Amino acid sequence: MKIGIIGLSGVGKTSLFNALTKSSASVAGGRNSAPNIATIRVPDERIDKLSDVYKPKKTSYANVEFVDIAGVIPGGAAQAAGENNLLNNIRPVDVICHVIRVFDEECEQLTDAVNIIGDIKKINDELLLSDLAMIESRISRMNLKKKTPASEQEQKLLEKLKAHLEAEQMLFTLELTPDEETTLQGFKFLSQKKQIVVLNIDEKYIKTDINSKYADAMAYLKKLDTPHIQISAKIEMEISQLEGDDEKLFLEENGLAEPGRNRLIRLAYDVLGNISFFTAGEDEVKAWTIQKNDNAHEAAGKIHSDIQRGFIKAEVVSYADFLEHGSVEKAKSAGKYRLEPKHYVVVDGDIINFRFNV
Ligand SMILES: Nc1nc2c(ncn2[C@@H]2O[C@H](COP(=O)(O)OP(=O)(O)OP(=O)(O)O)[C@@H](O)[C@H]2O)c(=O)[nH]1
Ligand SMILES: [Mg+2]
Repeated sequence: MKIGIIGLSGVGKTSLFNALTKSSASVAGGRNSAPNIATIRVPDERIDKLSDVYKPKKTSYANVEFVDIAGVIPGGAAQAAGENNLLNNIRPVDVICHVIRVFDEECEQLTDAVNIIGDIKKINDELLLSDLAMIESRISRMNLKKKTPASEQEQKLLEKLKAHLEAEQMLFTLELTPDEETTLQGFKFLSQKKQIVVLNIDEKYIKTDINSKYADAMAYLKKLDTPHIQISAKIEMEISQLEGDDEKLFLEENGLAEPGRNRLIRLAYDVLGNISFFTAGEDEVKAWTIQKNDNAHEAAGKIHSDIQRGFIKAEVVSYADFLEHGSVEKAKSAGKYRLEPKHYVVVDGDIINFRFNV
């Protein structure tokens, strides 16, 4: 999974990036700096537990890559110049994490009052304009070429998207058929990506739910169907420097149940409809990421095309049964396993052994 961090200048994107990835990228900023990129493993106590029991040679967590780009400068003109390149850095991501400044401190470029709705609109406008520019250039190139039934169909679809964007609607709000989705896959439109809004709050609100303070903004986000979380990037940076008991103590002192990293990653999984299943053995304990509603056959394909092709049955033990009985073997002895066919819909946390024959 890839998460792109975007936002206006000086809102705390790099601070958040550092906190999430335990990195130490410069928070001095700089307009033309290359994006910060780092991969971390997805914290999952289920994998920890499985690993404790199996003591495998290798433990493989799911990974998430974070990409932090320089601040987006509002305005179509900047967009047409170098700014387009900036946004291209987040074209490959699965989900956009949009950081909003909700701390009052004056930053170098930001002296305005907190304006959650205004900031969201500014960034979304840039995403929208970038997509519009891409569509317009594609259509004008298509107009120079000989038409085919396929190209005509694509053009019709692009015109539909264009109208949507011109009505100032993000593409993620447009219902598409699976065929249309396939046609558009290569474009990687920015306004089509799912978003999470990170409210980068002032440290003093760390123990306060700010929803009622910013009720208008919350209503606006709800209308956009965009989930949000509140995080203090500054506090999270401090947390990320700590380990083990020190971390635990600091979290407790600040009334936090866990680092913001965990909450953000969980939300990203949720927004993307991602779930995990596990394979466990003496060689390796591993987390696999699939989509909610994927079946056992599709899950097998994640591991290897041979396992998918030669699929016989999926031996499934639920994570709860594994926990209750202390090991997969004991759960099996207690009859807590199922032999599931191809069309079985995998449940988050399933521990699966695929029986296959090639
Ligand atoms: N008080 C407070 N200050 C913060 C917080 N997050 C970031 N800052 C400060 O805001 C300034 C900018 O932080 P960065 O993390 O570099 O922001 P950015 O969004 O990456 O900035 P650009 O990359 O230049 O757009 C720094 O001086 C930070 O110390 C926060 O949660 N609370
Ligand atoms: Mg930065």
